[in-house]
Amino acid sequence: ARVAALEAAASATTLDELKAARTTHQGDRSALAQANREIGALPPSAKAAAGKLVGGARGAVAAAYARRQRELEDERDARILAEESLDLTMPSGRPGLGARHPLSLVSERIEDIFIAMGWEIADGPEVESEWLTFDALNLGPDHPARQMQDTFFVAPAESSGLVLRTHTSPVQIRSMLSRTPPIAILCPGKVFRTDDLDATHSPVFHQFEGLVVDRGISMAHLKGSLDAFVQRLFGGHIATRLRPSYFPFTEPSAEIDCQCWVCYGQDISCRVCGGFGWIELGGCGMVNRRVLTAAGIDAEVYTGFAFGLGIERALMLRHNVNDMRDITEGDVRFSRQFGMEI
Ligand code: FA5
Repeated sequence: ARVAALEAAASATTLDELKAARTTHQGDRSALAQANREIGALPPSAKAAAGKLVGGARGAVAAAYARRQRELEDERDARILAEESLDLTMPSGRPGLGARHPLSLVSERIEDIFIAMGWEIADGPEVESEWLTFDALNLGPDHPARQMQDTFFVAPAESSGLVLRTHTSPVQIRSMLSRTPPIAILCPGKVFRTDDLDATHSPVFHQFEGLVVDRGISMAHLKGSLDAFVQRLFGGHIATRLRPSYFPFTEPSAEIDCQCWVCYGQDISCRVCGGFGWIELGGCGMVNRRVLTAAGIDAEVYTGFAFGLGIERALMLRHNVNDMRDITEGDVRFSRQFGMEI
């Protein structure tokens, strides 16, 4: 039994095998345990010799199993160390870099241009009072032009007095109410209209609003500011052109066109203007005196001009983007193309 137990210990190659062998050869039902129990039944003269023999065998077997246990545990530890080792000097994959959205880049560029001219940046909330969005801008409840901008009303519709602003023009009123002339502010921001998303429209888009109020401000100041702006944004000798138009909050009002910076109207196949030579940027005009009055400015003393331009369309024209959905979807591969070149 001693020899069989020692052989089983030596031939166990895993800890599980050793455990099984130990149960067989050292457990309560093993031959050695059995022999140990039988010593008590032997005649006294034989007891001492039998005890020595069995005890010696059990001691040797226990020592052999303990030794083999240590050997197998050492082997297992060495194997785990080898298998689970980490090479900390191995080069790792770099995390993918993001990219700034071209709308953020172009907005900052536009802000910088006006800040350099001494204007201040102003802002207002996207959920805006109906009064500031329409009434104070000379768009009374029954004014037909109120339908010009399709509005998201905040529930309960038409009685909450709140809308998602349809343009950045309410910031004109906020600025006049909170400042005293001379005022020169630029407000970039998000606006909302119930337009369906398609290649040239989005229900959420961006505008920037400009407002200047002081003594003696005229259309010439408006034209000069717009020229300075487009020349800094598009470069060179690009001019603007004002076409008569209508907005309830300005009088007179105009659409702003900017000269094509690619072909100056010389190329019928021009990808930006199609040879037309002018690109529409937004609306502008002299602040209606009713608007000045609603905002607490003395219209006998002060005059002002304002403009509101759409950023997405300017960006599309500037960078040959054919579909506005590319701008709104937020795919980083789209943003990455712009880099610092805006
Ligand atoms: C206005 O929103 C006036 N508040 C602008 C203004 C300000 C006039 C101050 C006078 C004085 P309009 O609705 O035309 O005007 O919009 C201005 C620009 O926003 C448009 O020229 C166009 O570039 C852009 N725009 C309008 N609707 C959308 C749309 N659904 N998606 C993307 N851009 C749009």
